[in-house]
This record gives sequence, structure tokens and C-alpha cells, in this order.
Amino acid sequence: MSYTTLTYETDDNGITTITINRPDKLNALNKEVLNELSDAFQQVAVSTDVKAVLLTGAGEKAFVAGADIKELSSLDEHTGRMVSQKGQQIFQSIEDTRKPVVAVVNGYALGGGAELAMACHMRIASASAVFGLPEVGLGLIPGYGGTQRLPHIVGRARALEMILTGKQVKAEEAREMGLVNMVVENPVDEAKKLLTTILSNGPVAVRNAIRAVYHSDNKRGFQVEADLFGNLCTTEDAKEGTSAFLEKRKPDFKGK
Ligand code: CO8
Repeated sequence: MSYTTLTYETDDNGITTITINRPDKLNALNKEVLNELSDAFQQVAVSTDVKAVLLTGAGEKAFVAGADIKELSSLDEHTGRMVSQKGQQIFQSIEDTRKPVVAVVNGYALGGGAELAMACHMRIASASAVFGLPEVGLGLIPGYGGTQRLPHIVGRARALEMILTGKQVKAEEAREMGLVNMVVENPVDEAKKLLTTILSNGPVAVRNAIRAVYHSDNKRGFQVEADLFGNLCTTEDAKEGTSAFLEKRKPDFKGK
């Protein structure tokens, strides 16, 4: 795929690395980045070559330093709501990806950048990572899903503390809060290792597990889990996985 503000590369294992590439602006999310991200995740959804996604930002300094503040300064009530809804939809399409999506966070993940990382299924950080929702300091609030996703990830009280103070949280504290899965020296290598482990499991099971977990915050979640479990019982993968265990051999999953 060819983009102006992103790079998009798929390796032999089906891991697609999407890199937001505006390092001179700390990878801030302007309209073009958002449109290209939207397109890239549509490609991910339809491509049979893509099995998993690693999303990161170019350069050492930032994952993404937020929405482009230059673009925010001229919004009115109508355009502000529209821009917020459009970003929410794009981030929702990332969360809805039925292939595992891991954010690799180096440096700043602020405002829309933190919200983007939260829309990914898992987050792996380097020690330089800094998370924060500084919008109140700009007279705004998070508008790309941050007020909704952060409480689910870290709990309401901690989410309110971050959102109302705008304070920055360093990598280790973010790990303790559950905002990142791990803090490691080589987060790209670690993310690829994690994704490779996930991809060794039954692909339909992985897909259904992501769906089931994202229903865990509503009462229908148990019903969804049972439906998805039942659906898996009809797959060749589940027959292969259980037979392989009983026959003491490694499973050979076909994704069917
Ligand atoms: N938007 C636009 N440009 C940015 C942004 C940004 N968010 N962040 C950094 N830049 C630019 C700087 O303007 C600068 O450009 P130039 O060289 O042309 O002057 C370049 O990137 C480098 O930045 P700095 O010189 O500031 O680098 P420092 O190392 O001194 O500072 C910081 C790094 C602390 C990260 C600093 O850049 C900063 O505070 N950035 C803004 C962080 C922020 O407030 N982010 C939240 C933005 S609001 C938001 O994300 C709302 C999301 C919801 C939107 C809903 C839609 C309506």
C-alpha cells in the first residue's frame, strides 16, 4: 500500500506494520493521517494476507502527540461534533478489527495519540513512553473515545484523575495501571513475538475471542460468548485442536 503519512508493510508471517510517519510534527493526527488510517484498516479487514497488525509512530520522540492542534483551533460546534464523530468511527474500526492489533508506543502518546493506542487491542511500550490526556488544558475534552475507553481500561477514578488533571503518566506507572501490557527494551520485537504466539493458535478462535472479550462490559456478553463458543464447535480448527491434544501432536490449523 502507498500512503503519504503512513507506511504499511506486511511480513512473511502476515504481520502488517502500520507506522504513522510525520515525525517532524510528532506524528500528530491531521485529517490526512486519519483518512489514511481509515483506509489502511479497511485494507487490513479485507486482506487475506494480513493476519495481525502492529501500529506505531515514526521516530524516537513520539507514538502520536495528539490530534493536530492547528486543525482543532478553527472548529465550531457543528464541525467539532463532526470531526469528533469521524475520529470515533475510525478508532472504532480499529477496535473492531477481528485480527489482533498491538500498539507499540515509543515516547509521547498524548490526547488523540493515547486514544489511538487505547483503540488497539493491546499496548507494548518502551521505557520512554508517556501517556496523557491533556485536552482540558486546551479547554477541550478527549474526543476520539478517550472518555469511554480509559475508564474501561483503568477504572473510572483513575480515568477521571488523568482526564481532569491532564497529567502525564510514564511507562512503568502506565503498566501498573493496566494501560500498557508490558514495558520492554525492544517493543517492536516483543510485539512481533506476542503476535507470532497468538497466530500459532486457531485463527477462528482468536477472532471469536476478540469479539467475546469486547462484549465483556455489557450483560449480553455471556450470551455472545456462548454463541461464539457454539460457532467454534462447528469449525475444522476446533476438531483439529482437540484431536491434536488427544493424539499428543501439534495442531495444524487451517483457519476454517
Ligand atoms: N498538533 C500539532 N502539532 C504538534 C502537536 C500536535 N498535537 N504536537 C507537536 N506538534 C508539533 C509542534 O508544533 C512542533 O512543530 P514545529 O517544529 O513546526 O514548531 C513539532 O511538532 C515538535 O514539537 P515540539 O517542538 O513542541 O516538541 P517538544 O519536544 O518541545 O514537546 C510535546 C513535545 C510536549 C509533546 C509538545 O509538542 C506538546 O505539548 N504537544 C501537544 C500535546 C497535546 O496537547 N496533545 C493533545 C492535542 S488535543 C487532542 O489530541 C484532542 C483529541 C480529540 C480530538 C477530537 C476532535 C474534535
